Amino acid sequence: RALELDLEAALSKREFELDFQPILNIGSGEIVGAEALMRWRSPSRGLVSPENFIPAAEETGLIVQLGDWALRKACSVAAHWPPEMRMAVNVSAAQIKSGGFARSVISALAFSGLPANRLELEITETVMMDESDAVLKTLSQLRGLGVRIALDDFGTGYSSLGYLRRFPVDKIKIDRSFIRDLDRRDTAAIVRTVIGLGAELGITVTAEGVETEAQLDMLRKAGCGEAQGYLIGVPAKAADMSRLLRSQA
Ligand code: G
Ligand code: G
Ligand code: MN
Ligand code: NA
Repeated sequence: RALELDLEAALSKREFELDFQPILNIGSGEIVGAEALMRWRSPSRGLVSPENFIPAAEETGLIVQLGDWALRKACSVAAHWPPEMRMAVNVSAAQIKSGGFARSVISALAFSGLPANRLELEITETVMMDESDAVLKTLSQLRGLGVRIALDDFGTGYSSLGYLRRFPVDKIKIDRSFIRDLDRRDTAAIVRTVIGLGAELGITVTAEGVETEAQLDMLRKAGCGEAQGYLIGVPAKAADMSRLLRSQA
């Protein structure tokens, strides 16, 4: 059967799960929250990576419902975390363009009781590329409520700098391909420059895919705000993440 057909049934059969990957404040050495990462536990296909099913869900439009489920689930989980801990949720372009996105976020917050300033929405620049006036309006409305906006996979697409001027962004997440190559002089120069850019703009910079102490050390010296990656923690089940967050709250 085609993946696309299975996806819709999978949602009603509750085969989707969220794992949570911790995010470190490099300066304080404390975990400040986590990013929700979707998984599909399919009886016939095994554990399917989002890289394999999100594009299919985007094509069929199911991503709107699936993303809404993830948003509600993530907010409910975070509502039980110690205060101050933030939850980051990935959002597809199709979700924002679907119309009811702001309402959907407001509803997830209200239903869970999670304060808006503890929710962070991770968007990629594909969200900003077309219908940008409508997208800008939606993002501005959410930000007005206190929701934070993070620009995900920064550095991998087109003209990210223009979007930083036009859209309300609270955080830049440097794509993990840059962190992987931090031992290259040119890559290190780019990463240091992005960190400096964030500082100038008053935007938090998070490095993704941090796997080694050497990478974290370099990022700390460069003044990077936050780090995420296998060195800090692999994606974990909700109960394990909750335990981790409580242990240092
Ligand atoms: O967990 P990780 O390997 O494999 O995630 C792969 C990609 O899938 C990441 O780029 C991430 O942004 C995306 N992703 C994970 N969870 C979600 C989600 O809930 N919604 C959307 N739109 N993308 C997600
Ligand atoms: O939203 P985004 O595309 O950035 O999702 C993060 C993805 O990166 C997830 O698939 C997650 O499993 C993966 N990931 C998280 N930490 C690391 C890491 O340290 N190294 C690598 N290679 N992948 C990571
Ligand atoms: Mn992300
Ligand atoms: Na990313």
